Amino acid sequence: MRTPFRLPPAPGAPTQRRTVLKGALALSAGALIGGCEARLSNLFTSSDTHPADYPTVQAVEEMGRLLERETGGRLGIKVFAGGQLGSETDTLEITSFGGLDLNRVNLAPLNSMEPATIPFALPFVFESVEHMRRVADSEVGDEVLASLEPHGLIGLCFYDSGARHFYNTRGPIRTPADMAGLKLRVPASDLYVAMVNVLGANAVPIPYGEVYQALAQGVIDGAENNWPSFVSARHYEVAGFYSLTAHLLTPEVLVMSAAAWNELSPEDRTLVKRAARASVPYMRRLWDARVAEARETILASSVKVNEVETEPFATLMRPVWDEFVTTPQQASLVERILAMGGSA
Ligand code: GTR
Repeated sequence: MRTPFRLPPAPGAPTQRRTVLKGALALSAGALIGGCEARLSNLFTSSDTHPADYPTVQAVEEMGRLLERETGGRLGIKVFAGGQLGSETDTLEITSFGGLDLNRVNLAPLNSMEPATIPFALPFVFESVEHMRRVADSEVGDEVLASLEPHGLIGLCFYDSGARHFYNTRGPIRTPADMAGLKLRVPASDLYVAMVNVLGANAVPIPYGEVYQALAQGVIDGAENNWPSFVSARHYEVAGFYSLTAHLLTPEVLVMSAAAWNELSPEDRTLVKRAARASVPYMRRLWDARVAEARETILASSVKVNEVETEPFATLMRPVWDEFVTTPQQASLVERILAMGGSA
């Protein structure tokens, strides 16, 4: 039984705005939140695989504060951090059928669902963080966000994810030859599998939350991720070599379930969209500080960090573009991304 909503709905809003944590999630989340259910009824639920202090979680919290302020507490967000509601693939599915309101994920689990997300996830497609931000903030970013709607997801905004680099337990990766035969974890995405296999390694798709154990037990030799994740997930404690390949600069994405969105009044939709967009510059400030901090942590640790000449990696990975860019929309997105590079 749901406790009635704490505050009356806004003028024009549906009387029963929404039911939180439906179906499969209701049980576990109910247990987690205990007596706070009445309050949660006013809050959008949101999932994140990262711990509570991570910039993506903090950004969604900021969005929640903005919403609360704008609506006098009528709308807000409760973030379930640390992957407590499940892997990104599983929680995305739950979000798309309306069991969760918001989800902050990597683009990887959306790659197999929506072809328009592929261009942002191609190796070496962005030249720099600035290039990625310029594209994410443009009509190209808007087009990719809009492409999620047929999948029951409303794309709200992109967040930073920095550059992904390879790390492993065996030795430094200086050239693609150093990757031969390494078992490397990748997120659940055919594109990632292809990218790693084309370099001569063996891609092993496993959920993020299982990587630490897999590394510690020697089930895999390594993985790839940005500085902040390498530190916060403690993978650097078990993988002693971090090689700066910067093969991906893909942004993260925040999505809302279309079911929750459809229950909002037009005014509330505008508020939600605006609060999400307003959390982006906040996130970028936190992100830049977090990258610097994580980098210092690694450099002060026993991990051996090495620079990499990226050209041979980019050349070997290039055929993956042709394999995964197959529709006119994807080709047009790639073209526009590239046109926004350099000093454009
Ligand atoms: C992180 C990203 C997460 C998750 C993770 C992974 O950089 O922020 O959303 O996708 O990588 O490798 O699974």
